[in-house]
Amino acid sequence: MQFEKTPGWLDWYAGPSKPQFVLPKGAVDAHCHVFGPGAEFPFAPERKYTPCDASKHQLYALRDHLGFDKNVVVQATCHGADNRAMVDALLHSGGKARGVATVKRSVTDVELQAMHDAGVRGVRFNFVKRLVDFTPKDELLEIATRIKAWGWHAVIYFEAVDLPELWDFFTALPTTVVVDHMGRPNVDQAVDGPEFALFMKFMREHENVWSKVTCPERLSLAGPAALNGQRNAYRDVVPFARHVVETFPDRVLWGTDWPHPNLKDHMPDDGLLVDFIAHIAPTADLQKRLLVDNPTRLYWPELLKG
Ligand code: 0GY
Repeated sequence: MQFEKTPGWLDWYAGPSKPQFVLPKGAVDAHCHVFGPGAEFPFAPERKYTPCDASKHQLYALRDHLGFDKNVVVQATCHGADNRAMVDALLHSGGKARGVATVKRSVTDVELQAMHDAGVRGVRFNFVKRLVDFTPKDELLEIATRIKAWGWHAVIYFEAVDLPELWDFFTALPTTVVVDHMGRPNVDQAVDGPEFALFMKFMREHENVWSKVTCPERLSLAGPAALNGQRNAYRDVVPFARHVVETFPDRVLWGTDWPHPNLKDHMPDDGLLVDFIAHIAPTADLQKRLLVDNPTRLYWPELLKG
């Protein structure tokens, strides 16, 4: 099937620069996606955007170029609850990718087991209104309770303004809960202002809550411009991400978000994004926890045994 990309949608950045920051051995890109290819894995009828193709081969070439060891492939909303493209990517990764799926209440135990065998370790609940239609919370809670039996976790994606309304639901989830992109703070507000303080309280009071300190390119108002000729893009996001990393060093993850869905103004150079890490995790110890220890504990715990 041929798909026409949503107008204004930028393609992912071809020929990313080589990062100056050298990733530690075993580093995991813990938030990235595959799109199709549409001809092989059609996009979902209920999608809110139609992306360009971004295949598993292209994702794994980027992994090697940037210096990552492994990936966590997160189901993108353009594929709805049809997880075939993501699962296919896991099955062709040689054990170097795990996944996060989107499922409906109707998913069977046989389907969950097959996804587990392929490397799926979580489900994603999306509350960003421009991306998905509403799903009743009792359905999501039922799914969370079922996937707990497989040792999976829930990944939640929401906008900062919606956290107060979603608080009771999030805190009722019975699994580890991983927040996408720090709950999308407004970085023109103060790090210690009420909005981000609520997010920090959410993490502080709930030890099952983790955060991806990802997507500076989505959150930044300053943008990618460098200062003093340095590779220091997205500087206005640094205080937020660094605060989370330094406060909760054992509950943070990092990922590229390649191929960067829904960007219309600029498409980030993934090499520059990797250089952002050194600003938010300034010591070798923090970098190892963020990039190696934490994602390994969540996605490859068997590597830590024995
Ligand atoms: C992200 C961010 C976005 C999109 C999706 O699944 C998706 O479509 O997650 C977004 O548009 O903010 O994490 O990739």
